[in-house]
Amino acid sequence: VHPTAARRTVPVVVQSQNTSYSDAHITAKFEYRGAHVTEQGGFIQVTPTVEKFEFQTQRKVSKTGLMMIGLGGNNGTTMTATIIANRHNISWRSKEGIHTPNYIGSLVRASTMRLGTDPITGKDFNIPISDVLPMVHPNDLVIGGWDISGLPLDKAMYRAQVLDYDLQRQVAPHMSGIHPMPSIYYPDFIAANQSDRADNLIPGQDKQVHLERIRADIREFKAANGLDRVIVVWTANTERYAEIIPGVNDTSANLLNAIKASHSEVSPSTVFAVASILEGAPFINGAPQNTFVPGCIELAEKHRSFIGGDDLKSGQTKVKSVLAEFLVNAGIKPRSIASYNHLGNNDGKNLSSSAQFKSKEISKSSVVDDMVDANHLLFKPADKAAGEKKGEHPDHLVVIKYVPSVGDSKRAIDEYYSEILMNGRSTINIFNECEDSLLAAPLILDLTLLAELLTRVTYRREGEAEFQPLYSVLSLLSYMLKAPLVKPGTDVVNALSRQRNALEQFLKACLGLQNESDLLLNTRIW
Ligand code: NAI
Ligand code: DG6
Repeated sequence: VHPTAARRTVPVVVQSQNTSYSDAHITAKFEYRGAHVTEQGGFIQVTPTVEKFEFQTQRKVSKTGLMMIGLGGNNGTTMTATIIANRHNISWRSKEGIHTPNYIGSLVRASTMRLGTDPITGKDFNIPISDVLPMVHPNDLVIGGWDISGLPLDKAMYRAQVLDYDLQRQVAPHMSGIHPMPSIYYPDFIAANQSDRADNLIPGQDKQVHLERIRADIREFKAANGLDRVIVVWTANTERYAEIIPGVNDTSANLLNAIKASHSEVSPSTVFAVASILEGAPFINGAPQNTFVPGCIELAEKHRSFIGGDDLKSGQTKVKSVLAEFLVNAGIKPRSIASYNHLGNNDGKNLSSSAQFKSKEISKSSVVDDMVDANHLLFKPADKAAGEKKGEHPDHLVVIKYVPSVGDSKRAIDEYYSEILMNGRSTINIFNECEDSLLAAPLILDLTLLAELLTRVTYRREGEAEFQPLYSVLSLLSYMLKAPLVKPGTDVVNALSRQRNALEQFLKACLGLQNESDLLLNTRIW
């Protein structure tokens, strides 16, 4: 068994007054330290702050179902086949030899984090992220979902042309019995070129009926498989943006009424999100459209249900969030970032339509904003008094073209053109080629495993009697998402290292461990 798929049995036990264990829970005291900073009277005044919390994590993992919308697509079939291959330990042969199934590319299953230092060797002690707290093993996920295309999953996997043939051949018998449930199709929201695969539809155009049907599907899937928890992930086609209309989708009540009235601006993805919220199933949007209209976020808050999004961050954008951070933090000024893609899978075909491309352009473009805004030495901030809404920014171009021949193997070309010392110039060019869905499937897995974990974590502030769930918008999932949805009114963090740090620090906080960060004081002192 590949190490990323192994079931390990060495639990982490924290020996500290801050951390206690019962059969049911890990309970940890945590001091959240920060600083308030103001500029006044010619000084920048900094006041350290500390807030005391307790986190409680349920130790028993939930029996979890993953329901994907777009189950028959490239991501849906690749995710399903990967889990089946790992579950049955199916190895396969390619021209290079024999391969074993694995979860490479999953932050949870295939990466480690530093817990502390071994006192004898003085070396860092790193453990798999999946071992820090009890987490669901991906092989145990029960898979189901919906697709407007009714092909059974073996045939849908062949259509996707992602995995090696010898692997497809062996997992096919396990896939043929999985049939996507009929789904909601409002042709206006995805490209017209998708209409020929829409043969598996919930009848009619009554959006209330559709909502009830999806809710029933979630309930029935949960009951039929004896599940404690279902995570719903939109990995269906990118939709166009829905128009935000006061009285229609601006509040939760208006949105529910708009669904009742079958208003034309309620998209299929929003109907799925609302159904999941009402069923208490965490809903993750893996595509870029604005599924989470204001009324949808408010509904999640009201029901204390969990949501996360938007758009899986697989390759080009991940690299961009690293490179832009590197350049700006190195004091180098990016003047333009030009990104080109071409790909030949069905996602590329859908994105060849301008309204759907627009959604992707928006999610791919926002990724450097926070780094640029953080450095007023390089980029002139907006002059609010002069009515400027946005400060100085690098030019940022995003181009996506559909080239059927290259299939799922996406080509991404990026140019970073920057200003260096004394009017010098630096140009960095990156060319990346890889199977898109083999980067995306592990992200779906991470989102599912982490969302499940976050449903088991509760917190209370010092002095509060009751533990309560985390806030509805799971911004801790940002690492996997291109345009992270955050609590309204709070800042988006795009820098990849900060997103990972946040996750690591949160996992540690649940164990009562303060973040040691990279201070490594013992290496700096006598
Ligand atoms: P795909 O086109 O192969 O699969 C999408 C599936 O969704 C299709 O089978 C289609 O029939 C189905 N579908 C469309 N509308 C539906 C609806 N209303 N209900 C149920 N099913 C519906 O696309 P792929 O490559 O699997 O990507 C899925 C989504 O993930 C796309 O929106 C894409 O932009 C996004 N994404 C993909 C990444 C990747 O690397 N593959 C990375 C980032 C985001
Ligand atoms: C072409 O851009 C297709 C898209 O779906 C992307 O492949 C996908 O959004 C991943 O983008 P990125 O920038 O994270 O590699």
